[in-house]
Amino acid sequence: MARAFIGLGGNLGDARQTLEAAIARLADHPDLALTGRSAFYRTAPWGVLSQPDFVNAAVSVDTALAPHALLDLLLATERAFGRVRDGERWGPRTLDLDLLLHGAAAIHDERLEIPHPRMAQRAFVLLPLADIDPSLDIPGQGRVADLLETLDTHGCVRLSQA
Ligand code: PH2
Ligand code: MG
Ligand code: MG
Repeated sequence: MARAFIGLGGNLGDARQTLEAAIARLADHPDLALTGRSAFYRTAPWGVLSQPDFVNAAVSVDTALAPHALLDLLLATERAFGRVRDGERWGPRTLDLDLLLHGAAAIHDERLEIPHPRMAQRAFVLLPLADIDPSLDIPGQGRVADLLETLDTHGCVRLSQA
């Protein structure tokens, strides 16, 4: 059994409702036990600037699924919520489910990189993670709360309590 952390995002349609429904679906899955969830945040777009603001959140789950099996489940869940992968990299999407951490796993292959290689630079990832566990250690990068202190969080507005 491993504790995995998943980043959620979306900026097409009613993203807040989509994220809420996606979390409910993950919580109902027989192979996942939801152990934590963050508040929702409205966040300024990163990467491609000319797109709507995102809603971002994070959850933690305990699971016996191996990293790639969990990745497949997340990709299927994205598709179930209308995600189409034809757009530009970092462009708008209904639902993005990023596997950020899976226990102490370090994986670098063409399908999966964990720890997620850019998470330590992204306030829209670390702020939600800090709601769940500010002392969480990202292997090779540091503690979530410490990393957050190095980032500008002004583009991120909390929408709800965790
Ligand atoms: N996701 C991206 C690209 N840019 N910006 C914000 N604020 N939030 C995201 O989740 C996000 C992004 C690609 O996954
Ligand atoms: Mg993403
Ligand atoms: Mg993604």
